[in-house]
Amino acid sequence: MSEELFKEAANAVLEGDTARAEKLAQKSLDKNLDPLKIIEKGFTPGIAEAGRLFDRGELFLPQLMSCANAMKAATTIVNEALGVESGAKEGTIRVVLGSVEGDLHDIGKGIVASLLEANGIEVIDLGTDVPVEKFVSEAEENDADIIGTSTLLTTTMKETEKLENYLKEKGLREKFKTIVGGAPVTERWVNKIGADAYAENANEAVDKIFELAKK
Ligand code: B1M
Repeated sequence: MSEELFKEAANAVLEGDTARAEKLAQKSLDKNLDPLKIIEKGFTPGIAEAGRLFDRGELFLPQLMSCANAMKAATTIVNEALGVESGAKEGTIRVVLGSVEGDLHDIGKGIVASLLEANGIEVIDLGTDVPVEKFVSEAEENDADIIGTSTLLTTTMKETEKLENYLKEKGLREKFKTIVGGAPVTERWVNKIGADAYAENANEAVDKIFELAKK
């Protein structure tokens, strides 16, 4: 039954049908399905397929944007459900999070933010297209423990390396832990630039952040 719902959710995103995607998001929540599973098994395969078709020139940018809008609308509903039990308490881990400069992708980052909050981690979400200087000034102003960067483009990945260098230059490398994620990022890249952690998905981001906070 839920498999059918996941398939319908993927199709709604692939067809860029926002109203249907929203309805299916609500329907799956009403059925008490795990909110993260709805995203991972339902909507994400739909947007991934849209990305593949776009890559092959079988889908054009306006259509990809419709798919993204449907995905965003559906994940907004599910993210709210994820965050229901949140409520970061005084003394909890504080993370400054954003998509790096030049990168406007924010769906995955939004999921990461919601899941962190659902786990009692305080998130200061700086949005998209965030310069390294802003990541650092916000981390300092908010007395954050961790800086989390999301990057979806191979061309913007280098911003994560720029952040490491900027932190060293300012003598702040030991003050903040760093975590990097996003589709083109790998463990190897993260080791190469000297960041503290890599997370492949939102669940892993939660685990890695708890580990980093212990160090
Ligand atoms: Co764009 N885009 N896009 N796009 N887009 C990709 C990334 C691309 C792979 C598509 C393709 O060609 N196959 C390609 C990049 C190629 C490359 O660099 N190698 C691409 C391109 C080329 C572009 C444009 C340049 C297109 C153009 O204008 N010609 C342009 C760039 C705009 C910019 O950023 N400057 C562009 C624009 C767009 C839209 C606006 C249409 C839309 C974004 C809407 C939005 O985000 N508000 C869009 C979309 C939707 C995609 C794809 C199809 C899907 C991205 C997504 O939302 N995935 C994407 C193809 C793909 O990834 N398969 C593609 C679902 C989401 C749940 O997954 O974001 O990976 P993801 O997040 C995951 C993990 O990565 C991880 O956890 C999340 C949840 O599990 N994670 C973290 C993410 N951040 C993390 C941070 C962490 C930890 C984990 O710690 C801090």
